Amino acid sequence: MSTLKDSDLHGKQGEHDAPGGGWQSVAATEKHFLRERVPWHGNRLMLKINQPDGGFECPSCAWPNPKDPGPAEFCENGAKAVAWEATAARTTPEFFSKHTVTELREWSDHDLEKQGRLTHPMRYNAETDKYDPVDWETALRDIGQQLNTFDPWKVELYTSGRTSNEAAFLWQLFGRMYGMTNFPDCSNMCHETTTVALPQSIGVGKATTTLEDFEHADAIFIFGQNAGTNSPRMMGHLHEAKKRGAAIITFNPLRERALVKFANPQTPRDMATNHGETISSQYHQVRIGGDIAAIQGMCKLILEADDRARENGDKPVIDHEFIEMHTDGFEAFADHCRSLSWERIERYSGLPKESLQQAANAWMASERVICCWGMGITQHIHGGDNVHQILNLLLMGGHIGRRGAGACPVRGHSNVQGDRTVGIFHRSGEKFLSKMDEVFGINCSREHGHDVSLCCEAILRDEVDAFIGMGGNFFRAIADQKRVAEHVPNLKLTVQISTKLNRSHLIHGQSAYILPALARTERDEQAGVVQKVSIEDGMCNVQGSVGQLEPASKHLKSEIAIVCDMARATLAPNPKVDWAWLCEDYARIRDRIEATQPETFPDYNRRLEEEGVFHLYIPARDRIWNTESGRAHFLFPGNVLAEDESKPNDPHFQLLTTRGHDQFNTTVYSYDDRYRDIYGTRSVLMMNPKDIEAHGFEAGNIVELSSVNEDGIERKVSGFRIIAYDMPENCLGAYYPETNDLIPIGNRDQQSGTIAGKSVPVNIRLMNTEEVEEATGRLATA
Ligand SMILES: Nc1nc2c(c(=O)[nH]1)N[C@H]1C(S)=C(S)[C@@H](COP(=O)(O)OP(=O)(O)OC[C@H]3O[C@@H](n4cnc5c(=O)[nH]c(N)nc54)[C@H](O)[C@@H]3O)O[C@H]1N2
Ligand SMILES: Nc1nc2c(c(=O)[nH]1)N[C@H]1C(S)=C(S)[C@@H](COP(=O)(O)OP(=O)(O)OC[C@H]3O[C@@H](n4cnc5c(=O)[nH]c(N)nc54)[C@H](O)[C@@H]3O)O[C@H]1N2
Ligand SMILES: [Mo]
Repeated sequence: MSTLKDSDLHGKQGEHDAPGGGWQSVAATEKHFLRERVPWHGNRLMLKINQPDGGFECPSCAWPNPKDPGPAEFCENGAKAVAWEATAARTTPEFFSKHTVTELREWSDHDLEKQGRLTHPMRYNAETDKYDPVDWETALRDIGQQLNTFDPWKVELYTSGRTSNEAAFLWQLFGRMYGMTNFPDCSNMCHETTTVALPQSIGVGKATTTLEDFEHADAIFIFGQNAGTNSPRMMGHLHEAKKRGAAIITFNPLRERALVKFANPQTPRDMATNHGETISSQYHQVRIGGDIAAIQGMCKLILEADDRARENGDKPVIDHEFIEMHTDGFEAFADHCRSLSWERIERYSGLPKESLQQAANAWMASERVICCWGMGITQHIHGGDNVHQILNLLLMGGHIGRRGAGACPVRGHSNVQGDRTVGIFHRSGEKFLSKMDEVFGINCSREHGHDVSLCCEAILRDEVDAFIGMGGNFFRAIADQKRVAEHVPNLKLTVQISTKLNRSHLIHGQSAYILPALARTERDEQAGVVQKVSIEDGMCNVQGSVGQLEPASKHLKSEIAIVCDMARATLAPNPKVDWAWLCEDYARIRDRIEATQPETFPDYNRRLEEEGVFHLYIPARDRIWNTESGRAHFLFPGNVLAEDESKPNDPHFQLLTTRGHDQFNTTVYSYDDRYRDIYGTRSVLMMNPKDIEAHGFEAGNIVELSSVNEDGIERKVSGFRIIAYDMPENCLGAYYPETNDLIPIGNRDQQSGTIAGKSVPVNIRLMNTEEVEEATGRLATA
């Protein structure tokens, strides 16, 4: 079925190729609405997206809304996410009666979710191996009773980042009252690296930029982030910045189409010509894991230029005054960069000195620099060190706390940042916990609980009794997916609070429930009044979201109602926490959030009502550094080049796992990746043509990948077709989540525990005809 042209070199987007965005983007949007049979009001629905006055927030990515949103403030992939959620298809009890769980396990991720919205609470029946409908009361009573028999520390409460602030706050309140702090969160697979490393540098773990800064930046550096697919509304801002003459410098092993050239669907001129604007003024195809060497190489050039300027009595190149007043560790960092040899820098970064000189020149020519980063930076064994080097680059020029400059981690799920702000954290600090105790008259445990990796390891040790997922698709999104899945049947209870059928429903404990939740696009009425929830975008703006659509089924409950009912079924009554009363009016929950964090959320409800959206205070924007020393720090790992996970001389390859243009994480909308010219399949292995030849392969070969690790456990995935791809040597690319079996759970950022999905050491083996036939048969169904 694949339409791949094997001889072609994929991903080689150049100046003359079709841009990202453009008419193809409009066509794709329409196609997805049609396919999901979203009723005619679908288009009207899209006028309500990302509007502060009573609209709903897009359930896709966390990119912020502009101050004055246009009438159609959405992108192609936001529209796909809405169409997917608002679909006319339904996964009913009748569907479940026709298929055993064993049978469904053979289905692909795409086919599972394609069945449409879940309509009823369901309970697993071991005798028939099917899910049966169950009423809410029975389900919640049983869950509550079971929870009361478990050791709370053997229970895991997961959160995925679509959950609203209100639901997430109650979720962690429930967990803390139940008596534990096991709060694995999707951010532990995502920007946890940033959340841990950024405060070490500047005292805060969030973006120091606002959208307005993008209007004033002279240079925007983009490290390891595929904006055209994963935060397409960012493209409009890059497009504007480029037009006004800002330099855009991208570091990415893959030439991602929209970052090369983009036609803005919101700009008539681009649409008339469909030519688009060149986006990246420089595109550096860094080796996987080579960013540390690349940045330190740039810093070396900048420092040397500064030395020369000083000798000649010219204007300094770096911001000495800022460094002196606000930072420490500069001299040690500078010495380190000076001591690096070009041979090493080039070998580890995979980039020639001239390229890094160009990037350094752009930095030196800019008064205001923004650095953005995504999963290509965070999902590495040295992810924290990556983040620190980006910050060093900013600090050297005083680019924090200056208009048009700053640090911009581009976050993933639409409310992943807010969930963490309101208290989803397995290691919360004393300040927050003592407030929780005071406001709710409880006694929160100070023990540290589990994040995602620790939760997986506990499951592998058979030390978990129950897993409850507030959204997401945990058992598919994690590393070491297959190994963990093998232990899940040992759990006594699994509960998934979901909108659509996914693999995590099929990897279940002895007793298992699927609880169907209202989605963000849907009207949420409590006590006869339509409720608003709130979310925080990736640049710290908190705003309301009011669902517009008729719920997919009358049996759905809001996430908030589900938490409240579960808490009531589980916990002994507490006069200070009236769950039913909180559920009646979500403003009451916001009042409690404010009470526990008065400095972060002053006047929460009033501001949400009157201002529609408000920005959370980020001290680093005022050059206030909440670090121990009160200063910003230049941090670097002493011998990282020697120890870098991406050793250029290793016999094996480094694999990056990434997203295609038609997916949202584990949700696969289709098998096409238009921006990479890959159609009809996701079982591909992107590989440099020289490597293909040197290893005796040919494009089109079907191969097996096995990971290289120290624990001696065999991890393999098979049936991947090699495609020649424009990417650095020794590097490979493949899609997530299809490759998640390959990643050992120990393969994670050393500081934050974030899954290192971008540095997976692997070997490749050619499959023989029989194996290929078997694998193709399997892939045809899976
Ligand atoms: N449509 C859509 N939108 C999404 C999502 C989605 O799946 N679909 N997911 C959401 C979520 S949860 C998240 S976290 C974000 C993810 O958004 P991104 O951060 O863009 O995530 P990825 O696609 O995993 O990969 C990022 C990029 O890193 C590059 N890369 C890989 N390794 C390296 C490296 O060593 N160095 C450098 N410099 N680059 C590298 C890859 O080539 C790729 O272009 O998007 C969010 N938005
Ligand atoms: N190898 C590799 N692994 C990775 C990554 C990678 O780049 N490479 N990326 C990681 C990242 S960045 C992330 S964030 C995680 C993602 O991990 P998750 O957040 O756990 O996964 P999603 O695929 O976003 O979850 C999709 C499911 O969420 C449910 N859902 C959707 N909307 C709602 C809602 O409004 N309410 C409720 N209750 N449920 C809803 C649906 O049932 C759907 O099937 O994966 C991580 N895993
Ligand atoms: Mo993410």
